Amino acid sequence: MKANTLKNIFNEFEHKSTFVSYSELNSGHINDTFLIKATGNKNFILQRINHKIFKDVPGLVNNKVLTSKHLKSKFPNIKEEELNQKVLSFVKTKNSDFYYYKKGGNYWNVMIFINDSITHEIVKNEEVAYEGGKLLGRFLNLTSDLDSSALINVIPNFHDMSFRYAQYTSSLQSASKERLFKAEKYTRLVSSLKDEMHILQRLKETGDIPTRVTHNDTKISNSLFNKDNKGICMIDTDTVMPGIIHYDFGDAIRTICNTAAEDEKDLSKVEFNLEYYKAYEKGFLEQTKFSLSETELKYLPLGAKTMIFIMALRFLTDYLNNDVYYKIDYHGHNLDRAKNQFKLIESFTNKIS
Ligand code: GN1
Ligand code: MG
Repeated sequence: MKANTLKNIFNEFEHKSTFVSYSELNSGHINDTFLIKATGNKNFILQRINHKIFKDVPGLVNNKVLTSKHLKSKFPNIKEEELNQKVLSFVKTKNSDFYYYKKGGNYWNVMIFINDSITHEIVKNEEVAYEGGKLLGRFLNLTSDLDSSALINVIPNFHDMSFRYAQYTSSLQSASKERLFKAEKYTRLVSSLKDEMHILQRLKETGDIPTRVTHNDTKISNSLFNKDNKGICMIDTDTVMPGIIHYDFGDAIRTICNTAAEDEKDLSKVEFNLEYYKAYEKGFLEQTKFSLSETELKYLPLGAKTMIFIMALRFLTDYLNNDVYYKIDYHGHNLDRAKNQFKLIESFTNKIS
């Protein structure tokens, strides 16, 4: 991407700052994300939203803006500028009331960068796990009075096991012999876990577990910390939509308790860290224990296992589909991600049963 192109797009937004330089942030699998340095020591995040995956970008941006406004309304006594460093804030375009700019079929949005903040790809101490649990708990608590029907389903059936399973079975039909052969061990594992992995789906369908506003991409790298490792806020609200809290809890656990990155190839490095689980759960429950039902609380561990399985299944499905969804760095990347997640399920099952 040329600096001039990014500068021109950035200048479509109402920020009163002058573009100085940019760098690309590479941790996401879907969107293109750039850190923009501007004059006056101001930083912004400029993001191109992948409209092949997110079919209704205006609806998605509306979800994000609505969620941020709701979160901000919880801090009536804090000045806007200070609040912009505590809650994700979106910038309007200069020439419209929209928070996205569309050019050549691409959609862009701008957020105010939260200064002196850090993210963790891998967790290295219990404090980060604990603070991460508090952050998600607080996010779910503060949005519990936001009517989830005000939000669109950004990706219909996103964490829906029946849908993910159907996608998987159809990928089995169309996959090449070579890929099916390489994935065989894992397709057998899927069959053995199938029934247990549909329990939450049933409870969601019967209404025993309620639908609330959920984040839906709670991997630990989507939590922002300050330099002392205290939690600031959850970021990447692209997938905020109605859902069940178990998958939010589970997706965080999936990444926090993995002793390696989600695409680590050396599976001996992939273990489930029970201490981090306990620390995360402690922080999470401190914030949510009074707002969640007994049934919701009872099924948190199964939420973790099911979410790891959903990701294993999605990576495996994409591998069988010749890598059409996730960005990959090399041939077999998606299969390595799937293997990694299956190893994590094995370790989880040995430690929590
Ligand atoms: C994708 O692009 P990113 O990293 O925010 C995916 C999540 C997965 C994650 C796996 C819309 O998120 O569901 O958990 O990769 N987002 C979408 O790292 O599919
Ligand atoms: Mg995301």
